[in-house]
Amino acid sequence: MRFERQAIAAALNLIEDRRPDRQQQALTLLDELAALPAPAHVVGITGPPGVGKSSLISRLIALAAPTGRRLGVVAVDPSSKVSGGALLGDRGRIQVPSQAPVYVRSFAARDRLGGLSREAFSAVFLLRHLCDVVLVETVGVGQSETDVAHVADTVVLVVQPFSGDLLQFIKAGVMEIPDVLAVNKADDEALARKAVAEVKAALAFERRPWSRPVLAVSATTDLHLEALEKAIAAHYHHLVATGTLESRRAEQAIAWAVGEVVYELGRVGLAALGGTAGVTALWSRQPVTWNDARRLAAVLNRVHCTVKGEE
Ligand SMILES: Nc1nc2c(ncn2[C@@H]2O[C@H](COP(=O)(O)OP(=O)(O)O)[C@@H](O)[C@H]2O)c(=O)[nH]1
Ligand SMILES: [Mg+2]
Repeated sequence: MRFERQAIAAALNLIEDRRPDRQQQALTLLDELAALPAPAHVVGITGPPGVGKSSLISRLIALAAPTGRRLGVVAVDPSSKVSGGALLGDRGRIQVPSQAPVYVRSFAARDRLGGLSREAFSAVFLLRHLCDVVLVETVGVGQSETDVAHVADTVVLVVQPFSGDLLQFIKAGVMEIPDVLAVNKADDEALARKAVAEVKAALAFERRPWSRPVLAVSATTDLHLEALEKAIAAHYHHLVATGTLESRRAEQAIAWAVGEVVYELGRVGLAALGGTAGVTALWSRQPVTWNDARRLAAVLNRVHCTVKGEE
């Protein structure tokens, strides 16, 4: 399949269109996509506003460009804007080299209860089939770090050196979520060493199957960006090797289905189905040979019958 920005945009519009005939077309399209090989590695880049998430994404895109890897970027940060690549240093903009196979879509609003918009979910779902890597930028303030775990295989938390961000995250209990920690704006080695020491001290007593790498990086001086790329890839290999990629993907599919049920019928409809547990049960009753889009269609159909009181 060719990597065409216009075709991707058209496909996203189709998925988001709720008219029944358009939904049928979308299902057919998703069926075709599901038959294509290996979905992408989805990487969530989260952290407080202004820490340099968009800048880091721009640098990761630039690093990947010569390899020809296909990248999708979904930015939920309202300040993110796409640029043609000319306006270097422009705040909040994600830079894309003009010939690189990169598709960027920004979402301003959050209409889904509890965080990521459904459009963002759909975009990740589609891009996962078309790209090698999908980067998802979300602003990390409280709830949304947990949210990004619903779409990302690997979550990178970006913080600033000596900002106290990390202590706040530990207090708020969101430190369970990230798989990789990046301290950005560590523009030189001396600063980087101190920044890493600070984070490692804060996380000193961790014992986990995946020991979380802590990297001090700089989107401005490119310090340790290749190490960041490697750490992200290493986490993906860890997920594959331990068989957790599949279970994460299954959890993501359910989170997506729950979100769609809430979108269709609101909290009342979700409750009528028995909440997340009810959706999970319905989901697992669909044929395992079906792809996620077909299973979701069956679940939503069931929701409509339940709410109308039909059997
Ligand atoms: N010194 C320094 N500034 C940076 C670095 N990365 C980003 N910035 C600056 O920090 C500001 C916010 O960056 P942005 O990428 O928009 O942050 P986001 O809100 O997390 O996406 C911009 O002015 C960037 O130029 C870095 O590594 N070092
Ligand atoms: Mg940003």
